[in-house]
Amino acid sequence: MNFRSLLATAAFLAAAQPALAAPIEHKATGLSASSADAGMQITALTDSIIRVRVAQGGKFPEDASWAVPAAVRHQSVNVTQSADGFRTRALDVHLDPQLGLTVNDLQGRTIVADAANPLSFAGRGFMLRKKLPIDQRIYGMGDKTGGMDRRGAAFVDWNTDFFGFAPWSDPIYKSIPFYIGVASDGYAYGLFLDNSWRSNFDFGHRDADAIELSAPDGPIDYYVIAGPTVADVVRNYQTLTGRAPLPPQWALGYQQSRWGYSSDKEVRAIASRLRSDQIPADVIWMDIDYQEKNRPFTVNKTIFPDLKKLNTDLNAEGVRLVAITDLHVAYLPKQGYAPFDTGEAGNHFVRKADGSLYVAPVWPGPAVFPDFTRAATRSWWGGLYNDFVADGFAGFWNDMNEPAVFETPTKTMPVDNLHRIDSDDFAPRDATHSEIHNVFGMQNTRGTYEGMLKLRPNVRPFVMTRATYAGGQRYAVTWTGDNSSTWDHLRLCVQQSLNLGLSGFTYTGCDVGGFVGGASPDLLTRWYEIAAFTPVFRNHAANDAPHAEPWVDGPEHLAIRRKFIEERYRLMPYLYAVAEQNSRTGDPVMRPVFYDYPDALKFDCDSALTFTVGGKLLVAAPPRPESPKDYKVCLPSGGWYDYWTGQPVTETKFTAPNRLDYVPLYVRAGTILPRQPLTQSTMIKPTGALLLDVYPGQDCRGEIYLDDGISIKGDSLRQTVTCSVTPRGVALNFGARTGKFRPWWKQIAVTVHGAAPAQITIADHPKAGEVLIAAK
Ligand code: MIG
Repeated sequence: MNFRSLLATAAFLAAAQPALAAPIEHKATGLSASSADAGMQITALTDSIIRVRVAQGGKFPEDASWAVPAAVRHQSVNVTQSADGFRTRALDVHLDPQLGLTVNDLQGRTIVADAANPLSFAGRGFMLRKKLPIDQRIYGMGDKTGGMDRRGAAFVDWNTDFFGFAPWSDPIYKSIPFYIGVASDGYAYGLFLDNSWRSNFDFGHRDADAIELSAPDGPIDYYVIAGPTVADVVRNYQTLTGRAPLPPQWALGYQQSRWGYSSDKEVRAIASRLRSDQIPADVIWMDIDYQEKNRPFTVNKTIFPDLKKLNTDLNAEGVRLVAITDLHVAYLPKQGYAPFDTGEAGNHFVRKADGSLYVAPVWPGPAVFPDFTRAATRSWWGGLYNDFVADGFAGFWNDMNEPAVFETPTKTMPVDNLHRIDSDDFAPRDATHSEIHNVFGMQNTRGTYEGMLKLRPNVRPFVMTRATYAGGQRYAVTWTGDNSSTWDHLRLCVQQSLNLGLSGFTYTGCDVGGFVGGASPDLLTRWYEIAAFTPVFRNHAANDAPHAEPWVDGPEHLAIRRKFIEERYRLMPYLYAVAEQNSRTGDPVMRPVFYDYPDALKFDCDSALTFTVGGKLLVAAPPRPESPKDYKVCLPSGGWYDYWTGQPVTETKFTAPNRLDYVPLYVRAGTILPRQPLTQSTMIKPTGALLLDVYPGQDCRGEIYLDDGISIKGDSLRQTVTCSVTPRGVALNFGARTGKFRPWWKQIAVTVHGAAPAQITIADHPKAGEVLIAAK
C-alpha cells in the first residue's frame, strides 16, 4: 500500500474514529496515551526537549539508539499536568484524540503542531505529518543538496556513494534525520527522528502545508527540540547526540591531498614544493595508492619503503600525514593477510541472509565487510591501526563506508544481509542491512576513533568519514564526497557545510577545486578564497582529474591562493578559540549569518556565499563569482568594520566589486580578534607578539584560548579581554588568565581599528588589569 491511498484511508478512519482509546495517563515526567491502533509516550527529557515514542499495534520499539546515548535518553524532568497534556518550565504540550501533538511555548505561541492525519501506518511503515506554516524555512538534514532552505523539497535518507553527484542529487553520502524549522522572526524548533531505516522527509513538496516524515520500518522515536533561537536548537540537538570533540589544531591548517600521490618521492616532492612556494600547510593525505593492491592495512614497499621515516622527515618540516584505510577487508583466506585472518577468526564479518560470508567487489577485488554494530568487532578494527600509529600517522580517513560496493546497481550490499547488534543498550540480536545501512559508516568511524584513543590515549584522534548518521560528530570529521569542479558545486559546498554545521557536524570541508573534472584557474582560485574560511580546508582531486595543487595555474593565481591560505594562518588563534567554543557549546565554527543575527532572514541580497566564522567574522563572497557583475552585500544592523582596511562600514546594504583577488570580509563591531604572525604550519611556534585587533563597539570582547594543540588532557590558557571607549581613549580590560599553559608570545601588539587607528605593543598580560590606548 502506498502512502497516498493510506492517507485517504487514514482520513476516513480519522473521521470515523471517536476519541482516545483510553484517557491520557499522566506521569511525573510526561504522559502516555493510546488510540485504536497506536500507543504513545511523551517524556520531557529537559524543559525544552521532549521525546515522543509511538507503539504501532500496542508494542513500543526497543528503547535503544545509535545517536542518543542511554544516559541522555533516560534523563527526564518533572512536568505539571494539564487536561490534555502537560507543561514544562518552557513548553505547553497538548494531545488531541487522534494523537495529534501540539507543542506551544508558555506565551501560547505554537512551536510545532501536527497536521491532519498526524499518524498513519502501512504494514511496518509509518508516516508522521506536521504542519508547515507559511513563513517557515527548513534547515539542517546534513549534507543534503539543493538550496540552503529545504522547504519545498523532499529527501531520502540512504547513505549512497554518489561519484559525480549533481547539486540536486539525492540521496548522497550521509543521513542526519534532523531539521530545524525557522520562522521569519528567527523563532526556531528542531525535530530529530531517530530511525536508521530508509526514511523520507518531505518539506512541503507533496503537500505544500505539511512536513511528512516516513519510514518503511523501525522505531517511531522522535525528539522535539524547542528554541526559541536557532542556536538554542543546535546546541540542544547536540545535548542529545553529542558534540564534536576539539580536534587537533593541525586539522584547522591547510591540507593537501590527491588521489594518485603514488610514491614516497612524490609525497616528499609535494611537501617541499609547499615549503619552497611558501604555502602554509599542515597535512598531506595519502589515498589508496600507497597500499599493496588496494588492500587496507597493507603498504606497497616498492613505492613507500619506509613510512616511519617519511612521517618523521615530514614532521620535521611541519607536515603531518593522514592515511586512508577503507573498511572493505580483502577476501584473502589463509594468505597471511592479517586483517582477513584475524577478522575471520573473530567472526567479525557481515553475513548473507543464508548465513554464509558476504563477499563482494570493492577496491581490493573480492572483499568482506566488518560488522561494526558489534562492540567486539569495533574493538578488533581499532586494533588494526597499531602499525600505522607506530609509523607516526597523525590521522586516518574512512572512505567508502556507505558501504560502497562495486558492480551492483544499488551501489551497496543486499538489504537482507545480516548484521549482528551487540552494543550499547540494544538487545543483542540479528539485524538486516536495511536497519543498519545508515549507521554503518558511523559505527566504522566509532571503531577507528576508539582504536585511536586506545593506541594513543592522550592524543586527540583525527578521523575523517564520508558516510555517517546523527551523532557521528562524536567520532569523525567529514567532507562532502565526490563533488565536481563547477561553480554550482562551489555554491553547494557552502550550503552543505552550513547545514552540516547546523546538524552537529561542524568539521566539514569540500574537496577544494572539486574532485571530478578539473577546475578552471579562476574557479580554483575562488574556491581557495572561500574554503580558507571553511572548517576543514583540504584540496583534493580524482586521479584522472588535472592536478589542482595551489601552484598549477602559475604565479598570479598562486599569489592569490597563498594570500588566503596565509590569512587563515594569521587568524588561527581566533579559529582555534571558536573551535574550542564549539566543543563546549555546539555552536558551529562556520555559521549562516542568521545564526547570530536573525535579521539576516529578511535580507534581500543573494547571500549564497555569505556566512560567518564564529559569528564575528563575516565572509561575503560574490554569489556568482563566475559573472563579471558586481553584487549587493547585506550586513546585519549593529555595526561592522572592513577586515582588510580596518575602517568602519557605515551602510548595511551596498555594492561590492566582483574581483578575482578579493573577498569582502567584515568584523563585527565589538570584537577583539586574536591573530598571530604568519607561520608555515601550526607545528611551528610563531615569533613575535600576539596580535589583538580591537574593533570597538557594543559588548566589546574577545577570547584567547591556547593549548598544545594535540593533547586531550593537558594545560590550557584561557583569557577574556573586553574593551570600552572612554574619553581618555580605548580601555582594554584583561580578565584573569585561567590555566597554566605557557604562551609562545611575550608581548601583545594591540591595534585599535576605526576612524583614527591606534597601535601599541604591551608586555604579555597574564593578570587581570586595564591597559589604556590613548586617543590621538
Ligand atoms: O571509489 O580512494 O570520495 O575522495 O580519492 C573512489 C579514492 C574511492 C572516493 C573518495 C575520494 C577518493 C577515492 N575514493
